Amino acid sequence: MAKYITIDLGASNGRVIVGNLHSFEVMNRFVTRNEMFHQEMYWDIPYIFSEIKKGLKEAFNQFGNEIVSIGIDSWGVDYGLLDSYGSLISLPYHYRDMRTANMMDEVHKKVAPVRLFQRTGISQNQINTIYQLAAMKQDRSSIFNAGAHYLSIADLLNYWLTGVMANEMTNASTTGLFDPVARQWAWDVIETLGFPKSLFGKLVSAGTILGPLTDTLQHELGASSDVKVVAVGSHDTASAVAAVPSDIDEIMYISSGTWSLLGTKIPKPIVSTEAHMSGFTNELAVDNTIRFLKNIMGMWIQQECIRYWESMGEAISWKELDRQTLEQSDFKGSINGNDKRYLLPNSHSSLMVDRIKDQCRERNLPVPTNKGQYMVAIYRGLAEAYVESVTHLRTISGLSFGAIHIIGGGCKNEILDQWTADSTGLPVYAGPAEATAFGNMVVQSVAMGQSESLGAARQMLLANQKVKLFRPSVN
Ligand code: LRH
Repeated sequence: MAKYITIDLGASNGRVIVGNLHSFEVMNRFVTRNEMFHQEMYWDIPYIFSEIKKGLKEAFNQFGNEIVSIGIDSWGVDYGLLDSYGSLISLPYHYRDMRTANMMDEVHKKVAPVRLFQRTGISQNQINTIYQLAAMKQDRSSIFNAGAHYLSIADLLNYWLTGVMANEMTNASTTGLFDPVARQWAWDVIETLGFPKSLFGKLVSAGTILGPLTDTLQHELGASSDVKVVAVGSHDTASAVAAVPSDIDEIMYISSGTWSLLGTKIPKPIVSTEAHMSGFTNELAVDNTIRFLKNIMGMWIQQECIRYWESMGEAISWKELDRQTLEQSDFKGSINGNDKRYLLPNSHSSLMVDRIKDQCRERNLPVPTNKGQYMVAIYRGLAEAYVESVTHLRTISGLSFGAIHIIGGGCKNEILDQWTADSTGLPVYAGPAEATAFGNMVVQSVAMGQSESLGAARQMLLANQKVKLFRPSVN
């Protein structure tokens, strides 16, 4: 049976997976490394590419003849700029880099926020590509002016694999420079901001076959020219949503990972005042419908606390952390899971744990004093943010929703799954944890003619997925 290679890159870690709609194996798992140089935060993209190649080599070594295609999905909003020779000009900035701190105001002086939302459907978040490019144009003009091609992270890696440059639409739709109705770049916005139109290239839909690996890579990795690289739903959330294990149209999901993306799928963008004010965004799904969702801070807050404790020499075991969390479940401290103060990583002057303490104090709530209490404050804050977003989603979309599907790695957090069920009063279906990789595979299987349709491929997946139900507790 045909096998696919799925390269799934989240903002915390990446995986190279081989499999099909029945089963899969991980060939390489690695940290998607980033580094600070002189107060600037960059992705270590050469390292990420070399880990991808390691995984590919292993995959071809073990399953050579069975592999028909490769697809990459990655976190959104970040990008590489290439010069006119096709060379990467600088390491891609990390979306948490501080250079965008004041850029929303600068951009909104040129394009009013309401108009920007109406044109692009994208909620205004400082991490968006539009603000990153504006910051580069303003403060790093030597790099910006040398730029001839904008490529999202997945587009860049696809280019390095195949030599083909293309802008896959699910990722392009996260930039804040894309018109989700016309499914075209929002040229008027691009012009108003003084970005060269030539930077933005050919848009392709999820499922487009880009071509084989370059000759050099075929040789290096032991791959045949029959293996095709497919532009899948290259935005990780688009791939995750493509694998939500449900047949019904009115689905509500939380794609849970570094971020929590809570939303639904709708036929057309909603750009009402309510949608704008509530911070909902309209991103393209793999079937050209709209992922109407809200970005909530997610597991990042926890990840930064753990990173700090580990840097202090403490060994953190998940099992032990869960035990301590449950032991403290009556603790009443809680953060606001939507607060921007949690955006930036730990620094010597501002630790995540201190920001949590500050916010509990400001809210006149108990301040955490141990790890279990920190986790309770984070999970409670996320669950509260989910409740608020569920209410907004129902009002804005007019849909009612009978359950929540939590997908992605974060669904393994069973405490948060249960608290989400309890606080929203909705049953939670947790799983699959590898939804993103599966959604990536679903698109490849259709593109390669192995499945009739996305729906048929998803059906096949449904039969093979493990999903755990959490019912709301009755008090
Ligand atoms: C989730 C995600 C999200 C973006 C963020 C940068 O991984 O792609 O959709 O907003 O990362």
